[in-house]
Amino acid sequence: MTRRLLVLPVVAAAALGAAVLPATAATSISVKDDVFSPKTRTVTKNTTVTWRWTGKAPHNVTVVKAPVKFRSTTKTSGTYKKKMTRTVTYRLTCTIHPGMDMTLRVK
Ligand SMILES: [Cu+2]
Repeated sequence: MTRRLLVLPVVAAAALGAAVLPATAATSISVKDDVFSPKTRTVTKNTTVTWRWTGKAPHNVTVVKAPVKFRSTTKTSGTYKKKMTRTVTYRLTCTIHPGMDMTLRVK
């Protein structure tokens, strides 16, 4: 009984690991004062995008035009992560700073 309990999770983890591999793509975008860097980024579907706050002023990441809308909280540090599960082009902005925009293409 003990042996079975030990073996099954190992087999499950191995199978899961192989299936999950293509979904581990990740990319990072800086949230500066007052610009996203880079301003344009193209990623493949299922990439996890991390916005990383590096400035001193408060900012947020808000979708302004796309079939799927999401937004981060307004903050001065930390990160916001979102897995891109749809093939779509997002126009993003910081609602506090007009002109602080970026385009994220998911293909
Ligand atoms: Cu801002």
